[in-house]
Amino acid sequence: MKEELEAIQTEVLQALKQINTQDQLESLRIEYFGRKGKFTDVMKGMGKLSKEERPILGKLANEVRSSLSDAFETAKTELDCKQQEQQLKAESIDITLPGRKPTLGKAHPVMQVLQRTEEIFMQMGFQVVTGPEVETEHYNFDALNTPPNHPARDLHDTFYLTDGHLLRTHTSPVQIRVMENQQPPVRIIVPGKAYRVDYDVSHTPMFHQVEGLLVDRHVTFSELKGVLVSFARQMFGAQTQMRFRPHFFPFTEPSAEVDISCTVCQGKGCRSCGHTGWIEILGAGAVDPEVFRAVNYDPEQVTGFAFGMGVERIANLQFRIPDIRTFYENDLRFLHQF
Ligand code: 2NL
Repeated sequence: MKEELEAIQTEVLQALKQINTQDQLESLRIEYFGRKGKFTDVMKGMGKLSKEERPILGKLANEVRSSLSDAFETAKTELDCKQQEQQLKAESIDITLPGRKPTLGKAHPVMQVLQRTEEIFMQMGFQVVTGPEVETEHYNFDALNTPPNHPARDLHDTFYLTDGHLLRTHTSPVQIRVMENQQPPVRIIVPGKAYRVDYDVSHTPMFHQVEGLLVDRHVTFSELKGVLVSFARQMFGAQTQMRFRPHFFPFTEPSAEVDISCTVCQGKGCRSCGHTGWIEILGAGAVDPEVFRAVNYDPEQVTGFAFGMGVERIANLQFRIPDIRTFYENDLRFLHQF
């Protein structure tokens, strides 16, 4: 019996070394210490021992049980540790991977130019005013001295809506509304959307305009020139040259188209400026007396100047984009470049 107990001790200690899972450990425990286990069997033979042998073997059996119980406990703890380690390894996150960068939104290139333009004119004392995009023929054409047969009124150029309404073809109607509601002096710029039936590399049916209007006593053409040169040098650089070419608009007299020295070649001549050294950026003029009469201003008392420019055109110059339609395709790969 002594040999049997010692054999069990060696066997179990040996077997414990091969154990890999809690289930195997429990099976081993049942194999030896379960109701029909090998250790339990040996203990059942205790009764047959002599009085002298019993305490000695009883003591040995207790020692074996206690030491094996400790061994089982140790094995269980080790398995627990191992299992936890494996779990941690499996669930671990690789924090060395670079994170996803949040992409920051920003103003659309057309809006960037519009905002910069507003800033420059506000600094010169102009107020920013906006108004409706759906207008009447009166505010869009009549009050601006545009005759009923003028080609701009043609169905092919203007988006007409129902009930005599239309989509404004320029932001000028806002200036008419301001003059109707306010006595001179007037010093405003009007940014906003305008609409024309037109679609090619340099035209989209919706586009942005900034118009300016200054009305007061004794306003002269030279002040128009001063304001526009100041704007151009802040917008395109201090070296920018400007020239006025005679032109015609129904709402100004005299009128001019205004060019700046080419921003690409500084006026030397290149492909961008068609080898002329000049690029047209806006139209301007002295407010026609007929426009003043339409808003009940006395043309004998006040004079003024006005100008208008296409924002996409300016953005084109600033960013050198060959086709302005790309501004409205909303391809983020394009828009993120500005
Ligand atoms: C252009 C030319 C221009 C105006 C707009 C204007 C407005 C009033 C009275 C007189 Cl209320 N004039 N606006 C004047 C001259 C030119 O725009 O080429 N724009 C893109």
